[in-house]
Amino acid sequence: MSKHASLQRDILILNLEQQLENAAKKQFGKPLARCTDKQIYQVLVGVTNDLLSVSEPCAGEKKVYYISMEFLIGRLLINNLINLGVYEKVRAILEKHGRDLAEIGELDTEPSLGNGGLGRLASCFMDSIATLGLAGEGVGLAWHFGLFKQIFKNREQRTAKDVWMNADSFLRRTDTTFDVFFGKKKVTARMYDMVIAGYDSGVCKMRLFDLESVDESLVKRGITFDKTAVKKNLTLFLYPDDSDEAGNLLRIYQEYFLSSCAAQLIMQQMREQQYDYHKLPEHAQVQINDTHPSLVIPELIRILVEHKAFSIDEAIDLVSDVCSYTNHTILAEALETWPMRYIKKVVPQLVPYIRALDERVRIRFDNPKVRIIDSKQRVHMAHMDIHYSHSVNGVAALHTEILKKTELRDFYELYPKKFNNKTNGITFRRWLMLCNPELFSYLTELLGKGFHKNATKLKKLLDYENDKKVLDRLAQIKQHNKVKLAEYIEEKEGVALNPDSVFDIQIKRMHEYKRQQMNALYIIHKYLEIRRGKTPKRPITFIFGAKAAPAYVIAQDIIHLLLVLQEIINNDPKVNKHMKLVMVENYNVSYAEKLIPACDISEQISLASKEASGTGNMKFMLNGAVTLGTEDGANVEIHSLVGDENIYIFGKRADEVIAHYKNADYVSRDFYRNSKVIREAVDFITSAKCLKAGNKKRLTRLRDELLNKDWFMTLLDLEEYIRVKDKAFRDYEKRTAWKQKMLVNIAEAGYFSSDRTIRDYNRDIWRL
Ligand code: 26V
Repeated sequence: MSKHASLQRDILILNLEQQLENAAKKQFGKPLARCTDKQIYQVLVGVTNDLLSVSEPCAGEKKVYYISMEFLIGRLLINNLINLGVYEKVRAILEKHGRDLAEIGELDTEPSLGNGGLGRLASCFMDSIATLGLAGEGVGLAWHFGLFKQIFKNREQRTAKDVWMNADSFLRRTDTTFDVFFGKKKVTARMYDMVIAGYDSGVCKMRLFDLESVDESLVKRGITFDKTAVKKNLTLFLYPDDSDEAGNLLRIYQEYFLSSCAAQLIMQQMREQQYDYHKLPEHAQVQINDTHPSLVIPELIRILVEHKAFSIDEAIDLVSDVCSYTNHTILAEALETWPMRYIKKVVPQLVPYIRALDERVRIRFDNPKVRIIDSKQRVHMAHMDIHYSHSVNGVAALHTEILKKTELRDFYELYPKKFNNKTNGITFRRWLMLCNPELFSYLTELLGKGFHKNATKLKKLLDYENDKKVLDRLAQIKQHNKVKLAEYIEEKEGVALNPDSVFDIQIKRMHEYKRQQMNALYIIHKYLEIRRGKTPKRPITFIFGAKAAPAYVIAQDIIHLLLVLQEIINNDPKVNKHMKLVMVENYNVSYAEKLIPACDISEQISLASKEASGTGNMKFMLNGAVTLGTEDGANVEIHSLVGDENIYIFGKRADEVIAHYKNADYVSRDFYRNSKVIREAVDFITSAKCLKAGNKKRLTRLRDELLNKDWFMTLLDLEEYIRVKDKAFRDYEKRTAWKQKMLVNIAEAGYFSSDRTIRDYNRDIWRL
């Protein structure tokens, strides 16, 4: 930030109380003391916006554009106040008037701009780019209803539009508009800015583009709308149902809209700075967040050729030096391949460029598996990214190794130097300071402020591993967070929890590979044991939160099973003293902020090789939960940091799982036949008890799936999962040893700061 800007900001902060009073007077004609909570909220948004607008983003000769379909940004008010360094001051001012800032923060609506991990990561990166003072911008879309809102009815997931945009949102309209052409059809894109404050320093701008002609009234019931009315619907919903052609086409419209806006933004900034287009890579670096923005490659090439008189070969070379690609998943169904005829229909102007890129690949390499356009005329977006980027990265060490050895092996052989790993990270501002203020203050008291900006300094906590006072205080903070969460859940979900029970939590998107169904089978097993009189030493609370894609039937079935189990267990007087289950409704970032600090056991139980990294695992660890997990994604790195004593690892390893797929030799029914425990749990799904509370079709389909297919090998790991989880519950009773595990997890979490991740990206890829 420039000296002038930071001076202006300091002056504003110095007179903060006066600023707030003036704003209250101006907006509502009364002093702060007489404003309602809602009005105070509006005053705070206004003043925060003023503070943000005098802060300039870091200028630099070279800038990174982080292009992403999703930014799961979370509520912004409190985060911005913390990062701007005024949280305490505002809290104290409001306290004088008997108001609670935390309560006012609850009035903030959460921007609905993302699905899960990939979008949340992008947001952590915005925070770190701002904090580290790097020249960077996020580029995305301003989704009106974003991801759907989840509602439970009859123990099933229902979907509704998530109306989050309002006058108080941090979205700022700008005067910048771009024309986007779909063939000859023209639409107009308008740029909105969302400014993200870095901690104790700069800001980072997110450029979110919206369709000027968007029409919210197109949405009639729930989340249904005319998928073909592209001129009205393009920025309404994130990932609409893509189970039909109209849905797929809409996705390509959205992807090109994003890519075209990003390319035009880059070219506009190049022009404004009067930079030489021949030096594009020295001024612009583009990070392609999964394949969704991949069309930015042919689009930039097209602009250089058609509007800046470059030869196509020159343009290709330049753009390849600009772009880098991050892969976030190895699931085959998520690797985007689009039929050429779809692309022709949506953006015919890119077709010759995609063909040209493919031709060059065909000339250079014989291997048909590395082509961009395959024999069925399908365009492989990831292939285009890999050939025409200067860096390809995975998001955790194991994930990158699997990409190199298995999924992208043919490409790794062609370009070994392009491949690199960037283990994911999380921002400690939101995931410690904001969500767990008590732990944050205590750590600051104990370790000093060093770790605020250098997270690895958390390691100093290890000096206190045998200090009873410290261990007790950590446990006391955890207990306090559990009490708070129990109150919240009772109010919100109507389920009373016992804060003295062990809190075992699995929160993430609902997907078979993440194996919430395995956790459900454990819960059934425990339920049956308790019914037979084998009660646990201490009650257990199982908590889930997850949304399922509307078109993903089995995922809906798993949600249904969990809600049915919740009904049975919580109402069974013989059992509910010993265990409870709650599946929270509409799990989102704000809910995560309440759940994570209260967790004892963090469930990270994906089938090894399938979870690229996971980032929830890091958030839990930082907040003193102990991981129960497979050797998958970043769990592997967590394991090696904390050591065997401080994590519960089970299950087949990635190489064994990959071999099972290769040999097609996993037969779930064999596991069912050979184990009474498994049989009993699986059969319970369609027992009279479950059928009474649930939907026969869903429950039968789910049980059949486990018996006849079980693509993600639930039954393969189930027995070991039960054994290791039971051990974790037993160990929880060795209280001192458990508190030490908590301490070690917190101390070792520093590696997972997204500041480290962003420094790595910058050092190896962007070189700003
Ligand atoms: C792809 C698709 C394609 C089909 C339509 C729906 C859909 C929705 C999302 C995606 C991409 C999902 C990729 C993703 O979120 N990956 C997650 O990325 C996290 C950040 O790197 C990582 O921690 C998680 O392990 C990984 O699953």
